[in-house]
Amino acid sequence: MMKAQVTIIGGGPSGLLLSQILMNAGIDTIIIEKHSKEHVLSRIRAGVLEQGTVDILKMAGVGTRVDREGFKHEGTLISSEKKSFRISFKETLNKSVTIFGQTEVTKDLYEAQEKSDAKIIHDVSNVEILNPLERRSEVTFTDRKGIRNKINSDFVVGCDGFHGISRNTIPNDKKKEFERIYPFGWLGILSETPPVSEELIYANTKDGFALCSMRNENLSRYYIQCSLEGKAEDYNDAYFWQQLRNRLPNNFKENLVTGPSIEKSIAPLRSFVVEPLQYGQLFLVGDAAHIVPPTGAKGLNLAFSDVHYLSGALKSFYAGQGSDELKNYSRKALSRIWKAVRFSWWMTTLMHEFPDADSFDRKIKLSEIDYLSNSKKGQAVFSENYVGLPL
Ligand code: FAS
Ligand code: PHB
Repeated sequence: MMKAQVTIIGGGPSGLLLSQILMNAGIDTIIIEKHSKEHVLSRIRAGVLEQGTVDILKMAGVGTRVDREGFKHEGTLISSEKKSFRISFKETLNKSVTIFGQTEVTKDLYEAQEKSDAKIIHDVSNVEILNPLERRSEVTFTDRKGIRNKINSDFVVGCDGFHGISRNTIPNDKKKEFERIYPFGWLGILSETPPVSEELIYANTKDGFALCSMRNENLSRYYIQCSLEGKAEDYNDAYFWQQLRNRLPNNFKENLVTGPSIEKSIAPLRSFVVEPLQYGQLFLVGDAAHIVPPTGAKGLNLAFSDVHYLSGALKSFYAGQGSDELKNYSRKALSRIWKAVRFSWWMTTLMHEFPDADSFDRKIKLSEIDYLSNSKKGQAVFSENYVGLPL
């Protein structure tokens, strides 16, 4: 039987960051992860970090590379009907975001965890959380040798993503789930080509949404709205580039440098929240608790604000200050979660084409984007949500 103060299920960004912050405070953790480290690091996901997220990484001692290699963006371009306008986060709020891939964040977290001699058990299966209502909980799992193991700990934190087991440990009559599934997905590629623009471009056209992002000056990340019928391999590069070019604002079409895709995947889009985020000694963090469509670049940032709140509450508990902060975690995290879920839903609804939309819907959409292009106050509201609400 293994023992820990906190057992963390899931070794993605949430689980790794939580473990790093707790270990920095002398709290011992064990992470159990379904896949190998290589598999976790092979995921290409988020690209935009809020300032609050960068601050959390720095406080955890994992902020050196993001500071050195991250690209500060002081605004973004929005385009509609192939005409673009810029929203300046600096002018409206004197703020910025940092472009630094989630894969790089996860690499840095792994490096810090290995330096801290963290206990991370990979390739686990059949994970079960026993008696989460008891003072000390037990987690059982099968390791890569097929041996059944047990961990006894004060707390269990579900950082196991949307398809993990933690959320389902909470009985249906003790939780409420809220969901909105969007009738489209994002077909995304990575290409070793210079980005079409220095800043991100969020584009709406009657043919659908497109997003131009990047990882560095010679690694571009592009997405186009696509139907959910196909699979990524159904779309060849020529089709992708032609669709993307058609959706770009006119003044950027000539800048587009195409090249072979080195990664291609389809991400389905959904909004999801479960309430509450606690059940006895079990807490939920990150994608295990909520999912947002990536339009507002909130997913990873929201996961990290959950980690920030819960790690603070656990440090307070182990410092002998009682469990009030732990009892308050769910309410506090959900308040920020729902604001990010709303913004992500609003931006997705504004920038995508819905199959059942009629001509009136199209006029309303164009008018709202037109309002945003001309209203500094409207742009300040957009910026406040996009750069990240206060922690
Ligand atoms: P994760 O899903 O990253 O990690 C959960 C971990 O738990 C995984 O390593 C998994 O292997 C493990 N696990 C699962 N079940 C387990 C079990 N039973 N036992 C042990 N381990 C288990 N966010 C953005 O901000 N911008 C984006 O562009 C963006 N694009 C995305 C594209 C895709 C395809 C997906 C799926 C998500 C995207 N996201 C994006 C959101 C994403 O970045 C998440 O918010 C982020 O990965 C959340 O991190 P975690 O909460 O750690 O969950
Ligand atoms: C990305 O670079 O992957 C990215 C950027 C902004 C988003 C979503 C994804 O809103």
